[in-house]
Amino acid sequence: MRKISLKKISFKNIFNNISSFIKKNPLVIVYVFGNVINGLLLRVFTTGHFEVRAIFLDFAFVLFLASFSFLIKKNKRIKYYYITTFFMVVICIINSMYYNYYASFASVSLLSTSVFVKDVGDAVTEFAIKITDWVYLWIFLGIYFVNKKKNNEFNVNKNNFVVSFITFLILLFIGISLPPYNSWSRFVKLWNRVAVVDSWGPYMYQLDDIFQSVKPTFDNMFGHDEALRVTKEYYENNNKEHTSNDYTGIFEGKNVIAIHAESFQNFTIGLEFNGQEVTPNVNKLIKESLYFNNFYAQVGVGTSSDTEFTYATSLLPSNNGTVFVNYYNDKFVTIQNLLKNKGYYVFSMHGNVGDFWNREAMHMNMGYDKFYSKSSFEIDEEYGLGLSDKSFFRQVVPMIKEINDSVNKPFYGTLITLTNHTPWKDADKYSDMDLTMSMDIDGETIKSDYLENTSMGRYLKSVNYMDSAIGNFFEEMEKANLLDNTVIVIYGDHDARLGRSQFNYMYNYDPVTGEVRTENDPEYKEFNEYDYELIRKVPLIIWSKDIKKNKTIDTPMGMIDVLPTLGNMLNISSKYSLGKDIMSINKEDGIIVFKDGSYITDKIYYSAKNEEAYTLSNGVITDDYIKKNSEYADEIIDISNNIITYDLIKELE
Ligand code: GP9
Ligand code: MN
Repeated sequence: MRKISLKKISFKNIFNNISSFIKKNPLVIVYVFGNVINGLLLRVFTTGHFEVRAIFLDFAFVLFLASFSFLIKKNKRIKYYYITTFFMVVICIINSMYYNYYASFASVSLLSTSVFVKDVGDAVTEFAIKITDWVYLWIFLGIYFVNKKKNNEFNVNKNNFVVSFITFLILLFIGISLPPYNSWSRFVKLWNRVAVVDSWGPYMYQLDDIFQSVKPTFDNMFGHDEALRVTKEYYENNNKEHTSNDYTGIFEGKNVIAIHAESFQNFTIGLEFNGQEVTPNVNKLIKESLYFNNFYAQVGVGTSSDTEFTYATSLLPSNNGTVFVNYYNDKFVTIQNLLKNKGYYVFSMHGNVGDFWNREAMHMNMGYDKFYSKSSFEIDEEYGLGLSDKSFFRQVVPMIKEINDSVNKPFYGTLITLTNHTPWKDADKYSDMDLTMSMDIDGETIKSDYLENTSMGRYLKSVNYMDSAIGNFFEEMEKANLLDNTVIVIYGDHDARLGRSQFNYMYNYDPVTGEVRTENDPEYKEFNEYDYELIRKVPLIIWSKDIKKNKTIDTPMGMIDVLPTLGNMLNISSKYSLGKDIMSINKEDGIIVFKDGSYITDKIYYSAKNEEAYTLSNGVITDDYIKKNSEYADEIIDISNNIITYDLIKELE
């Protein structure tokens, strides 16, 4: 007896069992391995990172699904394979497309937001045609052909169910036990979606995401008290009343126009081609402005709207969905309502439809008295997403004049531009900027139009156009006598989502060979993944006739620092702001925290995704320095999320 049972669990026996299982169940093999391979392909084609634990977890996930198939009979079982595969393939395709566009992974909480993404149609289709987005479909052919072979056994088999379910548990256990060991906290917080897909695989990620997306509803029942306690405590320990400095109140009572400049990246400022500046008008303005040249947007998936939010409230955007869409009923303290309380008339103007990013609703909540959207304008010239910037600015001036003449109050207006939105398809129509590169070699001039038909080329032309629209706006405002008492703020709303390869191409193109220089070339200019993060910088310019000369401030500064900094100049402040008055701090105290926990200081760029610090200056960076700043970053991310998720300002007031 004993002998027989030993034989039963010998390796040979196990092997025989497995091979007979494979022979009888080729379909389930294709199903399991096919979906695991798809999970792997997704990671290869997106982040390119390879973590073994993700393979175990993909395996575990698919095996979990597969185990139940053994409890179902033939036809239904085949259907079950098709349907569950369909969902897994959809996860891969959507995430692949989404990653190409946002360099992050998709969330079901964005289903409501995706209508906006669709409206930015052109931009999406530019990325949607990649072949690697569709390779996952191969699995349907696999299932179809293996099923046709008819050597599959389709009886209900409880044994197989038990064995595969146990194997699932074992794989799950191994997967979870493998490094990186902080991946559990990433899984729970889900700030850093890329890291979660890297170490948990796309299927577990999406499951987590679904859970996290419905969680706010439950959190409202459960997590609220703790969030309120933590947030209260934070504000008790961090007094946010504003400090005073030389800039306090310098613009008190003045009109303000804030130009929300679509995708305006800072590297375009001062850039020249053949002696021609890309942004001649802005360059001129900077000479009479406070110019913050180390300034970053802090957006999440809500891009434009997240910048409007972070700018106005000095809070970071939501990690779950988009404030403008999902939390537009919450109470926030904003620049707009603070000024309104001081007697200002507050308005916004934008050439796009009013419900884009749910602005119609959110702008009212933010305190704007009126939102002039598409229907307030004559759509007489359209580029890209809609009304051209030049037409927009032309029409805006008499509207501002009218407001100025009728309301009898100082005004604050946000003007949101549109033409410079990716992918700048019409750029050649509206800008004739010459981007060719000329080089004198042995007395001969070589000319190369290397940027022609590249995204970078179109972008630079488009920025050049936006700059000229801004120039026209200043002229018209001056003619209408509106500049004497008006402060103009210009900020880039976020980076332009140009690929890293576009920068590499621009910096390394060799007109002599007509090729892009490689690392071995002595003139090769490295542009690594951190350079790419750092170049996302956008400009922040505060212009007023009172300033007259240029002052450039290079303290690291994020969008959440605008309310404390500009607010101090206007004599307003929010006790909930998480930013700093940049005019009151030293360079080494500036920090820009990004939504995924990454941050920039004057010394490092810290990547939460890679858990790695990239040094920006000489000097030793201690673990303590990283720890302290990482904790700070986590804390303000947490506090922002608490306020947004539980609508805490209502209670804290
Ligand atoms: C459109 C605009 C674009 O109204 O603000 O939004 P974005 O795609 O940049 O978030
Ligand atoms: Mn934008």
